[in-house]
Parts: sequence; C-alpha cells; structure tokens
Amino acid sequence: MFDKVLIANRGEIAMRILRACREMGIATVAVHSTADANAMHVRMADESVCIGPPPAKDSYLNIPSLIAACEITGANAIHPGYGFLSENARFAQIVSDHNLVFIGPTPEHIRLMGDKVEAKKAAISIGIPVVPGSDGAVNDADAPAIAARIGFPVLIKAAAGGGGRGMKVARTADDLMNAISTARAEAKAAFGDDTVYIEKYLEQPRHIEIQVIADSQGNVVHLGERDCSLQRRHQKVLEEAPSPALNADQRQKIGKVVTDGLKKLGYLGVGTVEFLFENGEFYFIEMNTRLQVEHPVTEAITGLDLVREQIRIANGAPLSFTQEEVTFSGHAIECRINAENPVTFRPSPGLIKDYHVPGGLGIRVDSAAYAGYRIPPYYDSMIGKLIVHGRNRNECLMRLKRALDEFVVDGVETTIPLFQRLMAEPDFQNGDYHIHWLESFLARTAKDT
Ligand code: MV4
Repeated sequence: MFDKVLIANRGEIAMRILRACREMGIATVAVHSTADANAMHVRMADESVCIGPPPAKDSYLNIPSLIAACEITGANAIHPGYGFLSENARFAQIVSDHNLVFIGPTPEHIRLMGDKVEAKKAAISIGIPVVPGSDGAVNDADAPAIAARIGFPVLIKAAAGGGGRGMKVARTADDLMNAISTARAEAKAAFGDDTVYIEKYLEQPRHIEIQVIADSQGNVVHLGERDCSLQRRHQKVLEEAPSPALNADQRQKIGKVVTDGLKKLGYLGVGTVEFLFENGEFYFIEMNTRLQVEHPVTEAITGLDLVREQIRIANGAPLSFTQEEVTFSGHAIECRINAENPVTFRPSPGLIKDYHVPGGLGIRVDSAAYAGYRIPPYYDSMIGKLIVHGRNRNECLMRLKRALDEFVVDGVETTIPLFQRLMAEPDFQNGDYHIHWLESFLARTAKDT
C-alpha cells in the first residue's frame, strides 16, 4: 500500500480523504494556499506544504507546485478530490509521468468523458441509452434538417460544456439558428471551442446518477443511484438515495446496463453516469470521472467507504465486495451547507463565531469548519454537508428536520434556513420534484422571505 498520499484539495473533501488515509495507516500530506494556512485540513494532516497565493490558479491548480510537494515529502500518490484538477487528463498524465499514482481513472477515460460529444458516442457504443439527437457535432448548414428530424423543442449543447454553459433551447424552427449562434458564442467564450450538438429537449426530467466503481481486475460494480434533481443554476443543493422515482427493478436494470457498458470500456476507479429520467426512461447526459460531493449518500445506504476503495483500487487491489454483496439499506439525504444568504444566494464569507454540529443516530457532518474559522472569499461557498440516514424516507426526513434545527453556524449566513423551508413543502415531502422544481419554488416563495 502507499506509504504517503498527497491530497490536492481543501475543505471538507480534504478532511474526508485524510480520514480514509488515517484509517488505512497511510501518512498524509496536505497542501494549501496562503489563505488556507489555518485551515482544518492543514492541521489534521501529518505534513503540509504551502503551494502558492490565494487564487486557485496559482495554488490548488498549480501542477508544478503539486509535483514538487510530492518530491519534497516523498508522497507516492495524489488524491485530487473533486473540482480543481480532479478531471484534468493532462494532470493525471503528468502525475504518472513522475512515477506517482493518480488516485482516479486513466487520463484517456478522463479525456474521453470531458468531451461531451465523444462521451455520448462512447455511451451509444457500449449500449447506454442516450437522448435522441444529432450524431455528434453539427454545422449550421445541416442543423435545420437535423432539428426537424429530432423534433422540436431541441436543445443546443456545447461539446466542451458541462455545468449548463453554452446550452440553448430552440422551441421552434424559427428559434433554431439564433439558439445555435448564442450557444456557439457562449461556448467559445467559456471553453474556447464553439462545437455544438443538438438533442431533443426534455421538459421536466429528474436528474438521476448511477454510482459505479471498477478495479484493475475488470470488476465493475454499481452502487445504485442518487437523485440530484434539486439544484439551482446547475449547482446541486440537496441529493438523496434511493431516488423517490425508482423501484428496485428499474435500479437493477439501469445498474446492469451501466456496469456492462463500463466493462467494455475498461473503466477503472469510481465514476458517476448521469442520466435524465422522464416517463420511466433513462437518457445518458454525461459521465463524471471523479469522486462526487454527494458520494456520502451512497455510503450511507451501502455502508461502503468509497474513498478507501478508491485508494485500494489505485494500488492495484481488487474491489472488497461483489455486486451480489452490495445491499441497500434505508434512505439518505445530503444538504449542502453553503456560506450564502439563503434567499439571494450571495456568498457570505467571514468569521464563524460559534459552531455546533448536530449528532445522534443517523447523522453525519462532513466539514472543515470550526468556531473561530474565517471562511476565505476565494473559493466556493460550501462549508459542509449534512448527511442523514434513516430506515426509510419518512424517518430520514424527520431526522433531517431535527438535525437542521440543531445546527448552529453563527457569524455568517448559511443555506440552513433554505432547507428548513424546503422540509415544509408537500412536493418535497412526497418526493415529487424535477430539475426545475427548486427554481420555481424559489421564485414562488421569494415574496414571503
Ligand atoms: C438536458 C436537459 C433537457 N434536455 N438535455 C444541464 C447541464 C448539463 N450537464 C445537462 N443539462 C441538461 N440537459 C436535454 N436533452 C436539461 C438539462 C438541465 C439540467 C440537467 C440536470 C440537472 C439540472 C439541470 C438544470 C437545467 C437543465
């Protein structure tokens, strides 16, 4: 096993990875910007290295500094967490070129899934159902015929996209060329690439993603789904597992389609296959080749430690369980606690004066915050995650409400009151929501808050 792992991240995910390493007897190296000198992940690690000034591009994204930090400390592997360099194929390649292990998929798979057109072609070739659309990139001349064949409304998407940038709906043939040129301009500005493709627009789907994990012996196992439909501006707000919209038969079917497909691809490591789900059908949209923020809801219902498995797999070990040994128990919900105004969502960095986390049966808080911690203004505003597990969805909801009432974060604004409002909504209580539900709830209730 690795002697020492460097964690190329910060905040709660750095803490999450540190904890797994500690349990495995692996020494840890934290890295940090000058803004994070007092951060909890730095205090918790065995060693730490300052890798640059506050802007992420000069620190957490600084590849030469990270490689140098491994050389200085003798770390043998790098865990990238999520965000930052976690889906950077060039970084994964550079890490292995320096005889270090990148704890994640191969550079080839990261690159493949980073190109949304290529990822979709790969999905088709391995038997994963996709949204009906153009077979790859479209040029302006062919677009009207392609859109007419698909049928309106259609959605124009950027090949280099993700996160919803460069996405435009065309409701009729008259809107089409306008939507394409706007999508191209946005894509060019955001990604330096104006390649676009066209899909049938699904009006009110759910966002359901399948967690997979694969070892270097060719074993691929799925760990069920997460329902991530509650989001605002392409930022997930609350995730749950299992999805209120799926039954065991649908879960087993899509799980098998995904694992059979990824076996054909020779995939290695953890991954998430994202689908839109409407009228009982799954439609592939993207695959994420990293550990995700919301992985703890899957851990809660399966009892598995995904970070431990990632580290074992990267070291060449087989998965510690088979598909038949994976069982799903109860229900889990994660709330992302952001230091933001709960109505305007304006970031609220600053000093946390008082901090108390909920506890008791079925409660997990993943956070790097503490009383006296000053949240820096340079990074994203998520300061922790509350993950609640119950024997069924109703028990989980009652426990979540209790946990939110116990949570104290004084000195900054947080999204906790948003979750308290959400708990009182019948649609949420009934699990009756889709990807646009939260934004319409926020618009509908704005006047009351
Ligand atoms: C779609 C869609 C409807 N129809 N594709 C948004 C980000 C991107 N990764 C995929 N996205 C969507 N693709 C078709 N054919 C609606 C969305 C979408 C969305 C998807 C998942 C979660 C939240 C979303 C919010 C708005 C739009």
